[in-house]
Amino acid sequence: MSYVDEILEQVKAKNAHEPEFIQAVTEVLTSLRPAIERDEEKYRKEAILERIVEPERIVTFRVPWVDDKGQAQVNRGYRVQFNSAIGPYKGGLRLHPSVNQSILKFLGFEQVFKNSLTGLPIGGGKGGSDFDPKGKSDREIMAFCQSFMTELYKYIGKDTDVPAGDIGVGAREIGYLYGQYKRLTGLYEGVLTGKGLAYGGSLVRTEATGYGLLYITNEMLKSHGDTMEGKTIVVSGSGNVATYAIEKAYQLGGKPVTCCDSTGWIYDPEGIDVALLKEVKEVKRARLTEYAAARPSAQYHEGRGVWTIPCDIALPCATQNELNLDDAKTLVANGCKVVAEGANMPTTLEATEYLQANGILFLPGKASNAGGVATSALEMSQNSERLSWTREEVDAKLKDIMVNIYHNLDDTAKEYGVEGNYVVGANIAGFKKVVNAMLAQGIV
Ligand code: NDP
Ligand code: 2IT
Repeated sequence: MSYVDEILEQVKAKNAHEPEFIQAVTEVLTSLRPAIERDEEKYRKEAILERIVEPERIVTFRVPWVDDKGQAQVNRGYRVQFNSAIGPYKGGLRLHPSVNQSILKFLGFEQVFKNSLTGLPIGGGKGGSDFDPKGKSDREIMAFCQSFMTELYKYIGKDTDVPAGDIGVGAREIGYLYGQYKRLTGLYEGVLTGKGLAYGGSLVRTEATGYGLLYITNEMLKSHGDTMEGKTIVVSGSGNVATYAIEKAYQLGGKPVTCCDSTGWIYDPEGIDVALLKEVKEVKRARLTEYAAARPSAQYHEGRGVWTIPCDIALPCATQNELNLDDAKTLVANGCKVVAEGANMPTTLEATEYLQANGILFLPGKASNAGGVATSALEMSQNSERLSWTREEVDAKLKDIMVNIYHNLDDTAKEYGVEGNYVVGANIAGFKKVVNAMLAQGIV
């Protein structure tokens, strides 16, 4: 049996109850085959694959807090410290009732390769809790965040592990988490990214994932002799990534016509009104029915359905496995040409294969959503030198990073004889740097 197949079998047997983790490992290891085969004996002897699929450390802890009725509540907190070969663990915190070890291990695993692709010195990690922020008061959010940090602070630090936001964690939560870290440790340091501008945050971090997604998609179009001009764009999600993807899509000449949340979706043939979307989601923290009520051109539907709208470009920006094989077939049948992932692993394995087999230009999330964590690393640099860069400076660096990622993927795919396969390009390019660092550092 090949080394890759042997490790895939092991991962499936050892983590049988972790479907998302198995899915992420299957995608990565399968596409690493040509790189592994070039040096199989050495990798086997050094147990490179066994080590790369095993997190360096996972901590899980109890998070007790008191709700507004005086009732004590308990959630489960986690931090997965996956790989620190090329830098301190870096990756977001997710607060969502679906959070479990499988989801955080898949996210941490993806983060290792993504962070490597940014070219910046950051290892991979992820954390979070099964806490549901929906419908909670500000005081309840603060109580939860303070309790969560009271355990987490023991395991993180500006040079060891630097968390940030993800689903359910934005500026408000980062603020409460930072305040509690500072109170517990007495340290005013860049231990979290995505901070407010008044206390060490970086300009453009809020926008970075969505903007980066559009920068890399634009570069891919340019390399294929095309532009964003006049393209109809279908977006899922209505959170941080989706909102700023929509904003940048307009700036590049495209027309985003959909968005969604977990209860329903909007089709707005005149184009999504970004200012209204921000008002509904960032200020009021309301449902998309409020968007529809304020916008005569918008159609609101319950459930899921954005992928049924004919488009040139599809940008899944909500959550894992939100674009399945049926959706992929619908997109292709409707003439879609490009799928670029803003979320982490939003496309199922079967859907990805179908899209690629049908000539769709497909950008995997670990490359196309790397702008967020890249800008987090720029925030870490600014914190270290105790300076703040201008918006233009950060934005220019972000754009450069995304353009470089595209060409790294493209060149790597060509080098391995699979031109245009950006999944293989991303996985091999991300893997190479991490593995070189692991080999140099010995068996640790
Ligand atoms: P937000 O919490 O800001 O927004 C998430 C959006 O996705 C909301 O519209 C939410 O709807 C929807 N959503 C979440 N879970 C589900 C679900 N189970 N079913 C249907 N809809 C769902 O998160 P972000 O925008 O930050 O994150 C979106 C994706 O992007 C995630 O995959 C995340 O890992 C990834 N990502 C985020 C980065 C960042 O910098 N924030 C960086 C790179 C990737 P509702 O409000 O109804 O739950
Ligand atoms: O998935 C991701 O890359 C993020 N949620 C951002 C992580 C970060 O450290 O900025």
